[in-house]
Amino acid sequence: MTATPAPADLRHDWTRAEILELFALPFNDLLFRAQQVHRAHFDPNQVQVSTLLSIKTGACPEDCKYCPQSGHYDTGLDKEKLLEVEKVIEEARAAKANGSSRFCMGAAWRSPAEKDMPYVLHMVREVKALGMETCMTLGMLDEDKAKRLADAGLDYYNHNLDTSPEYYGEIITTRTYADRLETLDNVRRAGMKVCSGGIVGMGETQNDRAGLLQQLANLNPHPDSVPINNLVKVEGTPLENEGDLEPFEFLRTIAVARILMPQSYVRLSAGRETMNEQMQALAFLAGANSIFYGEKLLTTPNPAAHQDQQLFAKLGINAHLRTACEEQVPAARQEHPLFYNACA
Ligand code: SAM
Ligand code: DTB
Ligand code: SF4
Repeated sequence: MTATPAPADLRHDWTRAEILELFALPFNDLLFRAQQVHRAHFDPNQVQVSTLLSIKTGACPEDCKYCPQSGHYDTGLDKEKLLEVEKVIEEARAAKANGSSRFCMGAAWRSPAEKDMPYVLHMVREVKALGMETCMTLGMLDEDKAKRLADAGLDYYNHNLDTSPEYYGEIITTRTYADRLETLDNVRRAGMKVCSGGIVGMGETQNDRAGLLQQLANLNPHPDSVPINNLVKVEGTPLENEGDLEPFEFLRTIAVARILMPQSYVRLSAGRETMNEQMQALAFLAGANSIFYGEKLLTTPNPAAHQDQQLFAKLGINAHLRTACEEQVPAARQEHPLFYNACA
């Protein structure tokens, strides 16, 4: 039997110069190209919807300069212990009832401690039993912990590279880029799907944004999911007064990610709170096809559910659900409340 050949546009050998050439294209040419790639691999009117929950908040030993949860900075955040499993299941049920297909649990840890593993594995099994896809982001994972999470049924593991290798030292000193790549390797080898992306708007150059995307795109296989976060500036963090990234440059980053990683879900992640509808619509046109849904990310605000419902309705996104609810309102209301309001 011969192996199915990889599509011609799936590459893992992108050079920095090639990526910078994409960034330098006229905006309309770049968006057109990204949309062509997007349409070759995805339904352009479908956006995947995930909900986040912080299962352990604050007092993190790492020094990530953007993060409100780092114990190195005073951001006025209430620290919390690991949530009870019951509470997590309750939140996952609510997320499912709201139309989310994936539940992502995040912990402010350098890596999960052995004593916490039984609780975390229990959470994975219970959320999975609700019929949702599961995702966790708990910091660094060794081979053994990755395997135990995979065995419990964890579908996705989120671990971001955050920025380019060259700029990385300006942002984090308590773990290395190589540590991050090792965790991604352990996740992949344990058989879980990889969710890895980064943050823009941290004072990095365009060359750094290209460097981040080059690292992600040259992973083989590509990450299944690529979150692009726009920095949420939190008071008390070293980056609280960082200047805004030019909005078209943010859109270019999404478009280049789409072109480099044609089959990956590109997630329009943190930072939507400060984006208007038109900006988000352009991000979808540039190839973003996933969002975090629900009024809180981990500790910072996200658009309210009804705002996203309205935006999706205006753009005709996920309209098959809308059609379903127009035809069969009571059943659709049960199954997809996220879109029910849009057609009610
Ligand atoms: N502690 C784990 C870790 O860092 O691997 C998991 C949780 S951590 C909060 C997950 C990701 O959230 C980070 O890698 C970073 O990319 C993103 N993030 C954190 N604070 C952010 C902020 N202020 N703005 C945008 N993204 C942020
Ligand atoms: C990711 O790339 N973005 C999400 C998720 N993965 C875990 C987290 C965004 C956090 C934004 C800051 C906060 O809410 O604390
Ligand atoms: Fe800790 Fe993760 Fe925040 Fe870094 S990003 S300080 S590791 S919670």
